[in-house]
Amino acid sequence: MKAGTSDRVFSALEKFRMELPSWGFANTGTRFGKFIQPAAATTTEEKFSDAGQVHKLTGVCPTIALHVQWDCPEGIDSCGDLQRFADCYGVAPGSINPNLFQDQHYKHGSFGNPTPAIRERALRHTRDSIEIARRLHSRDVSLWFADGSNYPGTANIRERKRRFEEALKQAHDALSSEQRLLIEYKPFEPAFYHTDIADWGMALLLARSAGPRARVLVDTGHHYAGQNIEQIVAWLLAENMLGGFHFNDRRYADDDLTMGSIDPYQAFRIFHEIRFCEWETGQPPDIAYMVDQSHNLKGKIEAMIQTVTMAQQLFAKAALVDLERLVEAQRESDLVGAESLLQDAFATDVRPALQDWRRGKGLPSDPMQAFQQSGYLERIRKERAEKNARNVSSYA
Ligand code: PSV
Ligand code: MN
Repeated sequence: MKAGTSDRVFSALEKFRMELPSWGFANTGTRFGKFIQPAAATTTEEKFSDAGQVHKLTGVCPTIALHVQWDCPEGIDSCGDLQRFADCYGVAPGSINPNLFQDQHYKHGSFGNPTPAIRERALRHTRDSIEIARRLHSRDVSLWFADGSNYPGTANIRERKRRFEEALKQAHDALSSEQRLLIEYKPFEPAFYHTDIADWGMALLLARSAGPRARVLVDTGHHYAGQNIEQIVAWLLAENMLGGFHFNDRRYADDDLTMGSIDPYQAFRIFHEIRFCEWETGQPPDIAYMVDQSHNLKGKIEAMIQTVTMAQQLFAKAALVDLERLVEAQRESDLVGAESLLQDAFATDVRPALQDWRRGKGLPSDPMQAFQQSGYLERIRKERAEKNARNVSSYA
């Protein structure tokens, strides 16, 4: 390892935190069915407990994203329980995700719905979610919409855009001065002809018109195959409109696979763009790094540990790109030289430095091994097996 590598890795790791999704600990499936895991979380409390384990072993996941419909069954009245779980399991509530897609009323959309009463209902739920976030001291309210249509001619696309602008502005008005609204995009699914917020440009326009506290959320799975996501990231950074990520990996569409399992170089390139921007501007970007994955078959806690350790490695590798030399190589149009700087950083094995950093923090040097030896999995498997066999856990 080159001199100074460990220091760079250490200082990068100090800055890196990642939020875990509550829904990633529960049973999930595909539209063809769901295979039940005996150890999957069956309640919100169990999700906090599992997230707490990941945080205890990795030290970098202090918050858990919550989905209102799945984790706050009593709406605002759930806040007391959620705070109790947070205190008990050592992970704080993170981003709050309103659910504007599951209720039967949203068959033809939420903010884009042609019926005013349904749009009003969606806005009420969003305002309640903002209030839940405020009570739980969590800053980000994260919006994803399934709105769209399946057949040409069935929706007035421009009119729906207007409805979105109006509702998002009203939602933005309900924010406190510390809160942010994150707007996520997705090209298709569940709508297959048009999706109202289909790409980053649409999300950017809507975020701009909503107000100054709105930003774009990039879910890495929400792109067409081959799309250059790091370019989107660079543009959003240049516009100061990048609010956060939902990390996952994909082979085909929104596969929700473990981060870095298919294309680790892509996540590395994203982290590189972020660091490059910070280095050039001197402004540390305010970006929420969140996981959005659904491990249908893989053990859920193990998959989260894999994700977090992979993210740390890729973040640390990106910190090894020699930016002074990169700028020089770009200026000289030294193509091979510039590209090699990225490739060399990516090829560096940062795992020994990562282990040293963990030891220095009093954390297990190998979180996966520590988890497998902890007995936690055996205990929850016993405690939850029967409940899971009865399939009492919902998708949430
Ligand atoms: C939709 O595919 C999505 O990425 C949104 O972020 C949802 O909130 C999340 O997945 C959970 O289904
Ligand atoms: Mn997402």
